[in-house]
Amino acid sequence: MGLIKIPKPWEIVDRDVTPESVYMNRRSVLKGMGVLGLYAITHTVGCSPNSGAGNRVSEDPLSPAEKAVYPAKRNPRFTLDRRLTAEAIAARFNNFYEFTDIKKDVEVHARALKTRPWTLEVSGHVQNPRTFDIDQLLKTMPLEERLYRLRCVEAWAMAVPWTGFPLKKLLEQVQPLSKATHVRFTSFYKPFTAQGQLAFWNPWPYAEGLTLKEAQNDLTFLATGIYGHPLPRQHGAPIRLAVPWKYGFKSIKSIVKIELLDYRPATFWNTVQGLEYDFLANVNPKIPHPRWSQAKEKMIGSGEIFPTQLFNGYGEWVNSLYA
Ligand SMILES: Nc1nc2c(c(=O)[nH]1)N[C@H]1C(S)=C(S)[C@@H](COP(=O)(O)O)O[C@H]1N2
Ligand SMILES: [Mo]
Repeated sequence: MGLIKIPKPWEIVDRDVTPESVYMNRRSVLKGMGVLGLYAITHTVGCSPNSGAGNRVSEDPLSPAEKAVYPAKRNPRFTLDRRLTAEAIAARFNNFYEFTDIKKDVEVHARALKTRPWTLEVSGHVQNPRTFDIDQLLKTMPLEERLYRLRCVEAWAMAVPWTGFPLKKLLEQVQPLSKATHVRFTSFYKPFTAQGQLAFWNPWPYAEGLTLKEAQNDLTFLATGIYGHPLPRQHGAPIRLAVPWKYGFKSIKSIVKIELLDYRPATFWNTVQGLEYDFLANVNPKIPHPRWSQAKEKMIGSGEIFPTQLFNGYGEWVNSLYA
């Protein structure tokens, strides 16, 4: 009696294979294919004498555009009900399945990603389709710092200072046409850089979507930095989404394309397992994940447990979207 302990979701998040990734447990398959051996001889990331947690790779000098904007001024409208997560913790506990499903190892694998030059295409049903260079965006967009909570569907959470700009400011530049109803975001596809993408049975590249109304909400943020400096690769350099009222998988990293559509796009997790990861993915304590409760969340680092809030506590901004 009492010998079998069923772990709560927030007790198992530190394990290598997390609840979100059970559908992607590819390591054994890749091993069988000899892919990891090939990866090992073509990548030497494991032995490079690199940066400490939270720093960017030390060989990365700030670009002139980055030097001019960091650190950006904090927008006082966005306050937290809890302490910020320590930078070294947030930078070593990452979901970035293009590289690996082992959270603590993302930082090392992601060093292989080249983030300059980097362009972001904004196209589809817009008046002025454009391709922006990342440094051009830094120069022209109104950069600010915002303290946001992030709630992963796996029942852990963090609170971090992002630097970036509202997505709606970028959309204003391309002018969505009236027939546009949704926005699709697409990450890079570089299977020889990102070993996770060798798992050809998954719907790479990672893609996410929002309704146009959600995309134009004040909260919807394109982040280029974190903790007062440019994003390190494991957090989605050089540009990623932060949608704080939705589960973390909506906050897509390392975006190369944003398209305005007149239909609801297929998204990565919804395609992998639609019953567990719905398109909307609004944080809601009352709707359990099929395999665990969403009533509580555990802060990474401090281990504090908080009750999950509807819309992750951002109802003031987004209630009207779902009325
Ligand atoms: N391209 C891409 N974006 C992604 C993911 C991913 O695997 N690939 N994981 C998502 C998930 S599940 C979470 S919880 C957050 C984690 O962001 P962080 O590592 O910066 O904390 O990124 C999201 N964005
Ligand atoms: Mo997540």
